[in-house]
Amino acid sequence: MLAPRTAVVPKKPDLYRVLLLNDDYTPMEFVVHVLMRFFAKDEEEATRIMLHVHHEGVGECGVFTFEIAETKVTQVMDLARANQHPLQCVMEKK
Ligand code: TYC
Repeated sequence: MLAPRTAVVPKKPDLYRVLLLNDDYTPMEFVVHVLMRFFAKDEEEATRIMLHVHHEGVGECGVFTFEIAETKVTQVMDLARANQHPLQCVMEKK
């Protein structure tokens, strides 16, 4: 006898915004570099996001599933710390 068919309805994964926070000390060029290296932005888009954060205090780098977002935050924070910049990167559930 055939097993009854059960519907397979995949759930959409929770998504997380990765955000950069402004500070007074991290060089603008470093923030642009971070956006290009870890968020695959070209120089124009990276500069636009960096200036948005500089003026508004916070800005979105990208939207990812939990593990990817966590990895991006760690990569940014590790590079900032290694360069002794106070840059802060956080994630928030959408
Ligand atoms: N405000 C910094 C400066 O004037 C630049 C900056 C931009 C720092 C974005 C952090 O997430 C940031 N050098």
